[in-house]
Amino acid sequence: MDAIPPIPNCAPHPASRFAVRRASDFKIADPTTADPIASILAILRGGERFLVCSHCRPDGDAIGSMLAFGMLLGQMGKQADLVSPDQIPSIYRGLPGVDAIQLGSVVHGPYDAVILLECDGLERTNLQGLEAFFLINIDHHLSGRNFAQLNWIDREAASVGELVYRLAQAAGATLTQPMATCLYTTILTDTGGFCYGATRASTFALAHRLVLAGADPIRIAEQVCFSAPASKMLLLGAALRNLKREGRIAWLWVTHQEIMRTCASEQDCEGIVNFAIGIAGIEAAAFLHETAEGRIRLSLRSKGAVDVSQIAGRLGGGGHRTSAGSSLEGPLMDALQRVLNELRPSMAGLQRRISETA
Ligand SMILES: [Mn+2]
Repeated sequence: MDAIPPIPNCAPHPASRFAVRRASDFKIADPTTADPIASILAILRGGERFLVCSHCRPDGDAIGSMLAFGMLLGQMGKQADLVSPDQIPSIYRGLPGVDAIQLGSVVHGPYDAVILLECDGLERTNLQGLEAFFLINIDHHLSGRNFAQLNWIDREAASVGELVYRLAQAAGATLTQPMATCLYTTILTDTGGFCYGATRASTFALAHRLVLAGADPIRIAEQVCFSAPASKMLLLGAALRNLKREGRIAWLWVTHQEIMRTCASEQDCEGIVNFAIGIAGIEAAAFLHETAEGRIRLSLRSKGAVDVSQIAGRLGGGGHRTSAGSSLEGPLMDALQRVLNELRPSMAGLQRRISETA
C-alpha cells in the first residue's frame, strides 16, 4: 500500500473553544441505553466537532453512511471530519461530498466524540488514536459488540445507512438529494441489489422515500453495479478457473500473482464470492485472495441455512448470517484448508436437518 498522507484537518483545531474531552469525562450508566437515538443526538447537540469513520477497505455502506452522517452534522451546524485509512473504491468516487473523506491512519482531535460506523471494535478501523475519545458505535452486524461508550446495534437494519436515516429523521434534518443518494447507495450495496441480507418490506419503504427525495436508482445502479474496471473482469476469469465444488459448498481463490498478472487491485476482489454462491444447490461459498503482504482475505456467503458469521468468527473475523469475512495467515492453501475444516461440519449438520425434514 502507498504511504498514507497525514490528515490535514486532524491537527488541533485553531478555532476550537473547548477542551479535549476524554471518554472518562462522560458518565453514561448503561452503555446499552434504552433510547440510543436520543442519547446519540444529545451528544451531537452538546458538541461542536466530531470525527466520523468506518471500517478499513470501506464498502458502499461504510462510505455512504459516513457521507450522510457528515451531512447530518453539517445541518446541525457541527463540524465533521470524515476519515478512511484506505482509498475510496472507484465506483463510489461519484458520491456527493466524497472529496470530504480524508485518507489517514492517525487521528488527533480534539473531538467531542468519534462516530464509528459498521465496526465491531476499534481494530476494524485501522485508525490509531481513537481510544482517547468518547466513542459512539453504530452497527448492524451480527458480530456487533458494545465496545464503545455509547452503542447502537440494530441487527435488523438493512444497512448502517438505514440507522443514519433514522437518526437524521429524529434530528429533524432535511432529507436532501445528496443525503438520499448516499443512503440509497448503502441499501443497494448492502442488500446486493435488494437480493439478500436484511431485505424486507421496510427496506423498500425506505428506498421509496429516498427516491422521492431525489436519489436516482438508475444512475446509482449504473455507477455502483455497471462501472467495474476491466481488470476486475480479468481477475474474475482467473478466480473462476480456480472454482471448486463439494456437495453444497463452492470455493474459489486468486493468488497475489494472479492479481498482479491481471493488473487488478484488491478492490477488484469485491463481489467475486457472489459468483460461487450463485450456483444452484450451493448453500455456502468462500473466496480467498492473497494480499501483497502474504495475508489471506476470506469472503464467505450463505443462502441463509448456514450462519457464516459464526464460521468467520471462529476464523478471527465476523459479519452477517449470509455475508461475512476474515483475514487469515498464509500460505493460501493452508488457509483454504482451515476454512474448509470449518465449513464441512456445518454443512454436515445442514444435510442432516434437510434429510430429517424430508
Ligand atoms: Mn453494512
